[in-house]
Amino acid sequence: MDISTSCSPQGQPVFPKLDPAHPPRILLTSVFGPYGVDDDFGRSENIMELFHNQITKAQGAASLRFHHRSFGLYFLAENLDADVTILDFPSKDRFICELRNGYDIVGISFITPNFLKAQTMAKLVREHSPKSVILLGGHGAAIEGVEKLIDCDHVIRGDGIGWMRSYIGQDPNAPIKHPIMPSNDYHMIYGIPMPGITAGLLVPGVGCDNGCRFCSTTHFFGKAYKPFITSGKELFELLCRMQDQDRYDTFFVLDENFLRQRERTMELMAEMEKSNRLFKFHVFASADTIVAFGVDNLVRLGVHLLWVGVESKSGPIFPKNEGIDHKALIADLRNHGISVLASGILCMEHHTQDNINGDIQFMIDLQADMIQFMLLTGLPVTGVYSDHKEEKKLRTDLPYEEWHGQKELNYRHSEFPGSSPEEWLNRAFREEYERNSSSIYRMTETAVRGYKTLSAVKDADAVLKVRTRQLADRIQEYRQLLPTISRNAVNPLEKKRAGDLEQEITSLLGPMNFKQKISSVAAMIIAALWSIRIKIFSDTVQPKTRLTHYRGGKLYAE
Ligand code: B12
Ligand code: SF4
Repeated sequence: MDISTSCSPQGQPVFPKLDPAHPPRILLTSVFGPYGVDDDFGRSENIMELFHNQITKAQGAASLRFHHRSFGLYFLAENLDADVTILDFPSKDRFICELRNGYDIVGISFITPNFLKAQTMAKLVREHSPKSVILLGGHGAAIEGVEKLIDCDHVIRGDGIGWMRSYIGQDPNAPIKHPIMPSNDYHMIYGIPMPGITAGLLVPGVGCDNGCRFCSTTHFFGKAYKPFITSGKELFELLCRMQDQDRYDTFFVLDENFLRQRERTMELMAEMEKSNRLFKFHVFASADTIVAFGVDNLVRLGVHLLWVGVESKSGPIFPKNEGIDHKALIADLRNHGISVLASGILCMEHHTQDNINGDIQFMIDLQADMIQFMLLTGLPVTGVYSDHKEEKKLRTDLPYEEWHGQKELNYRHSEFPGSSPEEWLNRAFREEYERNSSSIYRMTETAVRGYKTLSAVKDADAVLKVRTRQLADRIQEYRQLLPTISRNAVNPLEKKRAGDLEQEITSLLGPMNFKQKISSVAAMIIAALWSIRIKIFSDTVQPKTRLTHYRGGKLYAE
């Protein structure tokens, strides 16, 4: 169990006696909005979205738009034998209002760039609910000396489930219950809901034992992997329960390196094949584990989207990338119908004004479906943070609100003064979009490439046939957007690509049926309205405030 707290002199947790006759009333909250706007607490570059924040942000109306709940809070609530209320994405006023309900414990989950919001919320707790115990958790808890900077009672670093169970007198090592919930509540492109059913959330574990020096999650969980679910059989049973309850057939796997637990994944695959319940997955995995697992296995497993950290070509090679030909690997994956999100880090220590463009071009040339560009930002507890601190390069003048990696460097780098990091970043995103076209175009192309490969396999077994059919279904969903992609194309190249792809699909699967044609026209109209909306107003979409109640670890009301 990863635990620490501010409140004991030896750094050991102190668990006050709670009255067992009265299970505590707990409020768990994320930080308040609005998010991604320039105000006293945050910045417009720090959007509460994954793709639109750091991946497809330059793609205008074609940017993929998702809202993800603060999953850690739901894991905590599901595993506590107490009355727990989750307040996700509150406004400041809504938070104050909730505090008036008088909670014994208020747990605030936050990350480093939201430090100021967490600090303000702790003050509000003291003011409006002075008897409440304040707990701080999530990655922001790694900030050095946070216990002195924020008025609180306990700081929990690493996994919070075991800590909170101990705190309220439960067995910290009891099996972990996984909540059944969607991976996102809002998924949209061109103002239109993304085709297909929302994916369910699957968190098989937290942390990673690879220890890459820039990575928050590996360091936050003590450079170790903490599985929530240990066997493939258990994973399979959980997925079946999720499908039976909420019809999910695809899962967003929030595990930093899912394929690294090879035995578990192979067992999951065997169970799926045995029962003919062939789920689909979006996963994160490092290049070495992808190669070891093999593309054919990935196809059989049903991986539709793979996020791989390429990081940098020119600097010191991370062990996970040693000997890997990323371009060939990505082409192979896409040829098998697996969309790839590749991430690269800009303004690393070895980068100069002369060599950084080489890395950017390398990333663009990978021709992945999507590229994340992020500035090297040593967040507290990482190796990069310690190195920059030791070398006295850390920018203590830069408020935590700016430590989000999409504008300024949080360390002094003589090659990249002033606004130069942001300029490189914006140039990289723009060029990637112009040369490779929108990500939705590329994802459609990947499905077509995969369908061609799989349908050409002569002795395909039942599993491969299902995977081929799933790709055909994906093509039929995505092709309805091709006229919209063409109309909103970034340049004539994308327009031509979209037209050619529709022709290719027609020759493979026939023309669109009447229903597809109608929805294709509707999509174009909605996209035109959405484009006007984002041009005249803004493209910010705030996540909705959510209140969820749990009683004794069971979902009670939302
Ligand atoms: C989903 C996610 C998001 C969602 C946010 C959803 C939300 N509602 O907040 C989106 C996509 C919008 C997002 C955006 C950003 N994110 Co983010 N995100 C994640 C991600 C991928 C998963 C988090 C998760 O749910 N994990 C699963 C749960 C079970 O684990 P957990 O949250 O860590 O919770 C456990 C413990 O931390 C602890 N715990 C958590 N909260 C609490 C509260 C209490 C009271 C207690 C006791 C314990 C506790 O117990 C939990 C169970 O073990 C993580 C990476 C990762 N794999 O963890 C990054 C991560 C959290 N994000 C990070 C960052 C920096 C950002 C961005 C700034 C973009 C960026 N530069 O990467 C923006 C900021 C947006 C904003 N305005 O705030 C960093 C945080 C680093 C740090 N040191 O602060 C991470 C670690 C990724 C990284 N870059 O390394 N993110
Ligand atoms: S492999 Fe990925 S998750 Fe693991 S330490 Fe490296 S960057 Fe972090």
